[in-house]
Amino acid sequence: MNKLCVIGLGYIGLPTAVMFASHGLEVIGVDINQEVVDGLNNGVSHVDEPNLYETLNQVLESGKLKVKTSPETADAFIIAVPTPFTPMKLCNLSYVISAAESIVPHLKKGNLVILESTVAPKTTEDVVLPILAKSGLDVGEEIYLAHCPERVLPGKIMYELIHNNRIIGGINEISIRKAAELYGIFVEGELLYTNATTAEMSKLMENTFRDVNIALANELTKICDKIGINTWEVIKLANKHPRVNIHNPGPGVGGHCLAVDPYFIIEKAPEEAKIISMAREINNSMPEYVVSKVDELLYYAAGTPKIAVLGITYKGNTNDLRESPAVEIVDMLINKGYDVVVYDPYASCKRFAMASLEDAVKDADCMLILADHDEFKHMDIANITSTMRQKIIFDTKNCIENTEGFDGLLYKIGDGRCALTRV
Ligand code: SAJ
Repeated sequence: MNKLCVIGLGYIGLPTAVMFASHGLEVIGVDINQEVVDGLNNGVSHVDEPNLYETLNQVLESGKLKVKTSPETADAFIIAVPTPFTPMKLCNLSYVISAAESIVPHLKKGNLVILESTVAPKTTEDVVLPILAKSGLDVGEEIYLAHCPERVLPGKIMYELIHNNRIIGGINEISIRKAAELYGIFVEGELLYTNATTAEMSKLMENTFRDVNIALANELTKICDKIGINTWEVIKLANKHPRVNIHNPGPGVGGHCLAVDPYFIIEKAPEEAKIISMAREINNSMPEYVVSKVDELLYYAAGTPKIAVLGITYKGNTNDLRESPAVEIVDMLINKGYDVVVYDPYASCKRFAMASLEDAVKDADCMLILADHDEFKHMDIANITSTMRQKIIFDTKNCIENTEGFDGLLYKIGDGRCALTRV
C-alpha cells in the first residue's frame, strides 16, 4: 500500500490525510471546494485542530500530501465527506454518492475503498457497493470495500486518530484484512473486525447511547423541578453507585453527531426505535424549557429586559455552532421581544448582536450561560456582574464554580427552586 486518495478534506478527512502522509504514504487529498484546496496549497488550514497545522505543513513541504479538486488512481480510497440530515431528518447521502461516483473511473484491480462517513445501516452494501460495481470490477473479489467509522472528538482529533480503537467493517474477509492493513499503519488502539452493517450500527449507537442518557438527565431535571428537589444532588448521589452514570442535564444537545446520528437509526426502523425517538424529542424540548425559565426569572423586570448570553457554541471550548441549542434559544428569546446581546470568546454568529463580555453584561437583567467555556468557570462573578441592572445569573451548564462576593441570584438548571418566587 503506497498511494492513498482521501475524498473530503473536512474535520475528519484532512487530519486523516495528514496522518497517513506523515506515516509515509503518498497521499492525494481531494476536496470539491476550490477555496479549501487553494488555502491548503498555501499552507492555510480551514480546520482548526491542535497539532494539525505543523504536521500539515511538514507533509505539504515534503510532497507526501498533494491537494487537488479531483481524485486520481491510487491503491486505496477513503471517503470522508459529510452526511448531513435532510429537513425530514433523513441521512442525506448526496456527498457520499458523488464521492463514490468520482472514484469509479480511477478504480483498478486490487484497490481498497473505505467509507468513513457516518451513515445509516446498510449504506455501504446497498448504496456504495453498487456504485463501485459500475467500474466493471467485482466488488469483494477484485476490489475491496469496508466501513471504518471515525470516532474522534473534535479538539483531540490528532491524538485520538492514533490511540482510539478502530472498527473495521468489511463486506467480506479479504476487505477486512486489507482495511486493517491500511489503518495498522498508524492506529495504536485495537482494530475491531466486523461486517460493514454492524460497523455502521455500532458507530450510530455510540452517539445514540449518549443522547438517550442525556435525555434521561434532562427528563429528570423537569421531574425534580416539579417536585422541588435539586437534580444535581440526585445525580451526584445516584452516581455513587458503581454501575450508574447519569449524564448532565443542559440546554439541549447539539453538534453534528449526537443530535444527528440517532435519526439515521430511526429512519431504518421508525416503529421499533421508540426510546431513541423519545430521547430526541426530550433533548429538542430543552431550548423551550430554558426560555420558559428565563420568562419566570424576568417576570418582574421592567421595560424590555436585556439578556446577556454567554456562549453560543454547541458545547464548551469549541467554535462549532452546528445544531447548537444556544442558537435556537437566542432566536426564541429575540422573537419574544427580549433585548439579547451575545458574548462568545470562540465564535461569532452574524445573525445576533455580539459584544465584549463587559458590553454584553452592562445594564443586563439576566446573564444566561449556554456553553461551558473554561473562561466562564473561573470568572470573577462579583466584579463582572457589578454593572448589571439586575444581578440574575441563569447557568444552564452548571459551570459557575466561584461565586465569592456575588450578592445576586444564581439560578442553575435543575436547581429545583421555582425561578419565579426567588426573584
Ligand atoms: N451534553 C449534555 N450533557 C452531557 C454531555 C453532553 O447536555 O452530559 C451535550 C453537549 O453540551 C453537546 C452535546 O451533548 O451539546 C454533544 O456533546 P458531546 O461532547 O457528548 O459529543 P460530541 O458530539 O462533541 O462528540 C461525540 C463523541 N461521541 C461520544 O462520546 C459517544 C465523539 O467521540 C464522537 O467522535 C463524535 O461525537 C462523532 O463524531 O460522532
